[in-house]
Formats: sequence, structure tokens, C-alpha cells
Amino acid sequence: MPEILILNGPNLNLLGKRQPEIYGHETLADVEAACAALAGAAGASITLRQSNSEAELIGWIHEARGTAAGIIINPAAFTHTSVALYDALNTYEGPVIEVHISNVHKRESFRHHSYVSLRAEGVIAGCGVQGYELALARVLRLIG
Ligand code: DHK
Repeated sequence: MPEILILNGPNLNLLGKRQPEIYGHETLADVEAACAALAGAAGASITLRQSNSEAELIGWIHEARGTAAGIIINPAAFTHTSVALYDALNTYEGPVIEVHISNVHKRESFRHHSYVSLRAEGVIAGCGVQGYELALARVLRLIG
């Protein structure tokens, strides 16, 4: 059964509590349940992880090499700063879809640039937490 890794960067552990006017009221547990149901219906599985540490996220990307069928990543603030995360994703062979809950292009200009977009097959922004399900549907399509 193909496994899709869903990675989340800093401060997303507080999803649902943190600036709900921007990020909404749903939690990462809600995202995990919705994505697990969608993946299960397609004969796949998901593993959802979150870290506030760049190093931990990089380690999980390395572990995904040769094991995960695809990666969905919301790098959060590391989107805009991390060449290291970009380099790590370039060591991974499968499809990568980047997710942003908010529409980063409608926000401060420092959020308009993404290092991860240089690697991602697709980018979803501004669709709220539904963006994770949209990204999962895309990964499922890409892996056939
Ligand atoms: C989440 C964050 O934490 C921000 O640092 C990004 C992203 C946007 C989101 O919309 O999911 O700039």
C-alpha cells in the first residue's frame, strides 16, 4: 500500500488555536483524519508529522527516500527561508506538493517567495485546510 507523507513546519502544531482568522479553526488532527479517509478510499495510507525543527523535517524527508510514494509539505515559515529544506527535497525522488493554508500571495511580501516551489510539482495556497486534501488528490493521481 503506497504511503504518502504529510509534513508540517513550525507553529502548525497550534493549528486551530493560532490566528484562526488566517488559519481557521480546524486542527492538524482534523487534517489527519480527513486525509486518512481520502487515502484509505484510494487504497493508500498517510503519515502526518509536524515539527518546529528544520533538522527534524529534513530527517523525515531523508527517511522518505525509497519509502514514501509522495510528499505533501506545508513548510510554514521555512518556505521562505530554507535552502536546506529545498536541498533535502531534491534528494527525494517522488512527487512533492506544497501546501499553504493561507493565500501567501495576499499577505506580506516576504511570504511571496518560496524555495520549496523550485522543487514542488504543484502548489496549493489559500484553500484553507482543504488544501491538504486537494494536494492528496493530486499525489494520488500522480502516483497512479
Ligand atoms: C503557514 C505559516 O506558518 C506561514 O509562515 C507561511 C503558511 C504560510 C500557511 O499559510 O499555511 O507564510
